[in-house]
Amino acid sequence: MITQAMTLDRYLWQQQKAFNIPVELSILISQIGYTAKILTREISRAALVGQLGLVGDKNATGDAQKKLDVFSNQTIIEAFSDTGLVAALASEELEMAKFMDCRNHTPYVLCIDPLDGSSNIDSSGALGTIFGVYQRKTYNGCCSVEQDILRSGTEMVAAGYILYGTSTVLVCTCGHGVNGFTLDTSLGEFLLSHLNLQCPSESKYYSANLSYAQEWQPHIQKLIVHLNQQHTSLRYSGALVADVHRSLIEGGVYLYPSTPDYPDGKLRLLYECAPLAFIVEQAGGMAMTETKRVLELQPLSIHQRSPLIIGSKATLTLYEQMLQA
Ligand code: FDP
Repeated sequence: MITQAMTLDRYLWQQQKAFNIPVELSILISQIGYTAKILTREISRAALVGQLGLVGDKNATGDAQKKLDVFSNQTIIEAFSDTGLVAALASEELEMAKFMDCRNHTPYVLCIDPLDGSSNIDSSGALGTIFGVYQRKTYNGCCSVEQDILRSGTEMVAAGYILYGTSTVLVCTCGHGVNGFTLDTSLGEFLLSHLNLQCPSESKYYSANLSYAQEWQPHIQKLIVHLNQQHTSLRYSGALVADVHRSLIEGGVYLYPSTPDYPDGKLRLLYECAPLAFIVEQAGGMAMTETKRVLELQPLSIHQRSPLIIGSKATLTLYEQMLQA
């Protein structure tokens, strides 16, 4: 069903009534939608307004920081400052968690990768935003603490991503299925375009940086051999969000495994792997580190990395069998 009438806000209002979702959570997601509109505008005109290229610094996690990374991060911070919605923010672009609001009852913690796939910026490739939301745990004293952020994905109350591709698509879940909204730029509204997304069980595609394949664990290599034997087509965009979105729509698996030099892989648990795992599981798919369910991993630090294998259930189940063999 594609309906011009179902805006993101109307959908959130319906979810609120149907599942007793707190109004603050709806407003938080709506506010993410607003930042997505700002980023859509800025990304599309970046080359015209001097927003391409590096800032000159490395970000909190040692990656080269691009101007759009900084802009995206600042946009998110401004969108949630003084809203009374977010007590603490963990972002890929901030070294430390930002404790945003010291009101005792501010309800949520936001973990976010403001701009995923930054290496695509200068070549006009796909980009994304990924977010996960937790209910704040500690209400003793007034400020939120790190304990509110370092939570396993099983505690997440909402997650989503935005894909800035040929169109801007916002996909989200509050734990009651997954829905996608496409930005109608003429209206300035996200409209429901992907109702109750279900990840196909079989993989039509797989996505991985194969230049590291020789360094992967034998069971991962075995899976790759199997996928190639099945002529599962290779598609790697350089943006996690774009590859996971394709897997969700068409059936597929995205892998970023460990190597001896990077035993935890490259991706970040709190604001990349866990939110995407929540969404994909809600859509009937699976998400694993190389050995366990991503959502059960307990983070020990904000920028902790994790290997990731995510997507279609039949492929992940086969991988589990290969692991146990
Ligand atoms: P990027 O560093 O450009 O932000 O999230 C990290 C990520 O991109 C993913 O979006 C992407 O799939 C992966 O890293 C690309 O890494 P490689 O260049 O090592 O393949």
